[in-house]
Amino acid sequence: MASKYKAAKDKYAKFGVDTEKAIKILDSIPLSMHCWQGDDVGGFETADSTLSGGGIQATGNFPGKARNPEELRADISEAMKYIPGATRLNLHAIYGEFGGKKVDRNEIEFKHFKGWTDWCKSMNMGMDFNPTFFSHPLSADGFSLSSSDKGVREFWIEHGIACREIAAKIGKALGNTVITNFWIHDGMKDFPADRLSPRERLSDSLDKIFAKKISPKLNKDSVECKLFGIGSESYVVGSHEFYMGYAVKNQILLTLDSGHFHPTEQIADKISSTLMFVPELLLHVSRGVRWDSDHVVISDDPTMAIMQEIVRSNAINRVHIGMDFFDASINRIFAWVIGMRAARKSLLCALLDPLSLMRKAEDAADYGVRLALMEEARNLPSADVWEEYCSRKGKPCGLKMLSDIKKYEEKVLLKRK
Ligand code: RNT
Ligand code: ZN
Repeated sequence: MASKYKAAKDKYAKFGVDTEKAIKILDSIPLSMHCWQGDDVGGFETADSTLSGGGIQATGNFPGKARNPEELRADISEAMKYIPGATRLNLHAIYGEFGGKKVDRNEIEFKHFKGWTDWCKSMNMGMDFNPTFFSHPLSADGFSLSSSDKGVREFWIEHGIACREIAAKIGKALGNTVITNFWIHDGMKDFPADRLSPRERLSDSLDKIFAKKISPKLNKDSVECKLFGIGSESYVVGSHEFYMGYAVKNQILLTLDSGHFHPTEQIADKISSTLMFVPELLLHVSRGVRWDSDHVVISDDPTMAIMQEIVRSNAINRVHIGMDFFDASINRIFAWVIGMRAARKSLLCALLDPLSLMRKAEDAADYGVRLALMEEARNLPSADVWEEYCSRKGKPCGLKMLSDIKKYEEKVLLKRK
């Protein structure tokens, strides 16, 4: 045991915290890593996967993005060398392996995702899934499941149904529940004259998609709300109130994305309240800079607050933690590694908080002591516990990690033209 860790362990013990217990819990909590950081949300539907049709956008043009499933898997494997703890892979439907053929979204099948499933099995990774409603001519006008065109709605309903079936098969193949997340970009740039009808249509479309019961052992569905997006500044059909109501009514999961609320609003405080009314939550941990910019997650206060709330609400088993950021302006391996490690590091800090002392002070209405403990906690040696954890998992830290990832950049990423 490194002496630095031993000192940290002793120091935490004085605050009533068992670092070994924290490490054990930390290691068991899965974090879902999103595939789409690896290629700027392009997917592999066509040889030249470019975002057409709108609904989502990544900015930056750092060289070396993955151009096919093989490259994406190689990049994920590289990132995994530096990411400790249970990791799942979160796949979007546009990342299927279509063998150079045009397979439209309503035609996708499990066979297009078998390669990913086998690979995840070999990597000991669980999987999560997402229907892709954006970047497609049939939703380019800003409407998919809530479109006023019945044919368009039906197309997207078929896609949603196909995705749930694929997810269930993935869940079965892996023996591990898949969380399928539904996010649509439907909305309007300017003030609508009718906010109600698209919401009624969305509710009806979702009912049709979720009509078939699927064992929760195989798949669980989640719906993701949003306040506004590019091109949907004035109106988003799937708002927070809409999906909160829909998830409560149907007892499915609700997705809280840290970039999807008012820019000064944080999702941490929503965890304990929403969990009173929905069975489970899915989190999209992201970092919005002034808006839903999807910057790479770092261990900042909002991320720490999210993890604290999961721990403090005893909700580790009811909150699924996924990442959702896509920065195309930096080496994408760094993006994954920084974001995944920051999320887990924040989780560790939450597990290392001197919670019993804080709660004792709170129970005694001694709020000065409570605040002092929270401030003190910021300076406790969590970094030494983190390093110990990483070294036990065989994951390099610091300058070694930096130089190794730079080598991959030179040898692999920069060679992609
Ligand atoms: C977009 C949503 C959504 C997407 C992914 C790619 O604002 O956050 O979750 O980022 O589905
Ligand atoms: Zn999201």
